Amino acid sequence: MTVSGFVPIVGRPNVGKSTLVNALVGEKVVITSSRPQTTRNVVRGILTFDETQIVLLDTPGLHKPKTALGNRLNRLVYGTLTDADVVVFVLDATQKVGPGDRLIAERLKEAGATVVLVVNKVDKASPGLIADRLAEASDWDFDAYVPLSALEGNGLEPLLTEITSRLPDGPFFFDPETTTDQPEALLISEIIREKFLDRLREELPHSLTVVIDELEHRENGTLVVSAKALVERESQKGIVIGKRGELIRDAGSAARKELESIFGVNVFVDLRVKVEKDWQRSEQMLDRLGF
Ligand SMILES: Nc1nc2c(ncn2[C@@H]2O[C@H](COP(=O)(O)OP(=O)(O)OP(=O)(O)O)[C@@H](O)[C@H]2O)c(=O)[nH]1
Ligand SMILES: [Mg+2]
Repeated sequence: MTVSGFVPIVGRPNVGKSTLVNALVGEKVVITSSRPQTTRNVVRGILTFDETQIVLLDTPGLHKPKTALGNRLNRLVYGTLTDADVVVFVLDATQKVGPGDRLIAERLKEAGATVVLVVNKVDKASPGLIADRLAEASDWDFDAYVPLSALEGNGLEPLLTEITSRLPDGPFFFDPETTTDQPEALLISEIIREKFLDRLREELPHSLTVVIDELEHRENGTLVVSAKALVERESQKGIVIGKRGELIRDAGSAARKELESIFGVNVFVDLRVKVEKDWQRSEQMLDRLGF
C-alpha cells in the first residue's frame, strides 16, 4: 500500500517557502530571492521515496494586497487549502510573530487543516530566539512543530516524518521520477526573472515580469529563448537595461548559464525590455499574462 498527499507550504513573504520546497525535493524546482513576494504562482515539487509520494505546493507569500495581482495571489494560496492533506506553515525564526502570521493561523484553523508549523532559518537565530518563536506559535495548538534550516538542509528529516505520518493511503499521482509539473516555458521565464531579482533593488522587482515569446529546440540540440522583461513605467526601462546595457546583459548571461546546466544543451537567450503600463493593477493584463 502506498501513501500520498498534497501539502501546500504557506506563510508570509520571504520566510523561505521556496527554499524549503527545493531542499525537500533535492533540486531546484522553484526560484528564490532575498526580495519579498518572489513566488507568483503555485508550483508542485514532487518527492517520492519508499512507498510515499508527497506533492508539495510552493505558494506565493501571503500579504496585505496592494494590487490586483496581490489579491489574485492570496486567493490562489487559500484555494490550495481545499485539497490539502497536510499544510506546512512557515515562520521565520528571526522575526517576531506578527499580525500577518496570526491572520494566516486563523485561516488555517477555520479551514480545519492539519498543520505542521515550521520555524525556518534556525541557522540565523540563537536557541533563545528559536524557543521564543516556538512558544509564540504554540498558542495555535497545531499538530506538530519543527525548527529547521531550509538553506543548510538541517531538520528536513523530522519534517518529512511529521508530514508522512499524517498522509492517507493513496496512489502515486506522478511518475516517481517526476520532480515538478511546471511547464518548461514557465521554468525558463522564472529563471530569467530570478536573475533580474538578484540585480534589482527596492520596488522594481515587483514591477517586473518575464514573458517567453518563443522557445525553439534546434536540431543540433541548441535551445533558443526569446523573452521580454515587462516593466510598468518608462523610467524603469533604463534601470533594467542598466548602464550601457550591462544589467540586462548580465542577467541574460546568468540565465543562459543556469539553463545550460539544467537542460544540458547550448542555450541562446534573446532578451528585451518593454513597458506595459501598470500591468500589476490591470485585471485584463493579468489575464493575458496568465495570473
Ligand atoms: N539564513 C537562512 N536564510 C534562508 C533560509 N531559508 C531561506 N532563506 C533565505 O530567505 C530568502 C527568501 O527565501 P525564499 O525561499 O525565496 O522565500 P519565500 O518564502 O519563498 O518568499 P516569497 O516567494 O516571496 O513568498 C532568500 O534569500 C533565502 O536564501 C534558511 O534556512 N536560513
Ligand atoms: Mg517563494
